[in-house]
Amino acid sequence: MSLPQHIVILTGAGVSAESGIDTFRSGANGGPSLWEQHRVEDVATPEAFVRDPDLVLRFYDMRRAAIQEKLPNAAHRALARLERAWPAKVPGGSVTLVTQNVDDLHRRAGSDNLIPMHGQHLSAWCTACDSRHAWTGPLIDRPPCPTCGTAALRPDIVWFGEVPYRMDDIHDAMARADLFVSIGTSGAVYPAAGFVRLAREIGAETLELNLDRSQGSAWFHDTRLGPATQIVPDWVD
Ligand code: BJW
Repeated sequence: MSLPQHIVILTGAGVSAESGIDTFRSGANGGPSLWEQHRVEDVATPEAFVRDPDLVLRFYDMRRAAIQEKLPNAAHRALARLERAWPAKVPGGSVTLVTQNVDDLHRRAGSDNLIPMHGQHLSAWCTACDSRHAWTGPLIDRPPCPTCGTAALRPDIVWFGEVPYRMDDIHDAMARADLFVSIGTSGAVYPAAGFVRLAREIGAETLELNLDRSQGSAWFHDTRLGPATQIVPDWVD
């Protein structure tokens, strides 16, 4: 079989689990998952932010601080390696990495063609002037927006009921893809959970790499099970 030219990879929390970051639904590293420790409706919706902004800001301040102590793992590094190597291996080839993760581990591992569709912990969004700012510290003290001075910064994270970022770029990449690979995601959250069906519709090959079968497993041509730090480098190299 000839090599695929355009590869689109979707990653989820499972790719960062072995870096010590909690997954949302299935407990990683023997501990409880994030949604077992916090009710989604209390912390990850726009309504929750209106109802109890302190609770929401504290939740994200804690996670923003925590991810800065984590390191990219072998799976993140393998995907960055693939992106660099692919155009040399397949002339005109490309690797687009769409991530649902809000940590910055893909970026720190060296992935450049990266679409963080659910936002980023290390960014703050001003709801008053619509500016975005690299942000590493807390938001609980309501710091002024560096652009307009209003105390209207919120986590730059896509909550339930909000539209994920860069959907046009994702659809453009999907339309060209001849291989779609899903890594470490439960397939429980849309629209990302629907990408495999989109890939099938346009005739791309589809591969799932995961610890366990996901909700959408039946849609994939092939599924390989195991921890991301093993199965991702095995697939890439
Ligand atoms: C390992 C591993 C190891 C573990 N190695 N693997 C009914 C039908 C359809 C849709 C809806 C519906 N009702 C509501 C909706 C919409 C809603 C939705 O999907 N809800 C579902 C619950 C049904 N979606 C939305 O609201 C989205 N917006 C939207 O739809 O807008 C409309 C629109 C879209 C497009 C165009 C126009 C309009 C927004 C969704 C935002 C999701 N936000 C979150 C929270 C971010 C904030 C935060 O971080 O606090 O994003 S939810 C959470 O889930 C987070 C994740 O990115 C996302 C996906 O989770 P993920 O990554 O899959 O993690 P887990 O924990 O679920 O799975 C981990 C996996 O890893 C497992 O499979 C393990 O096996 C595996 N694993 N260790 C390899 N070592």
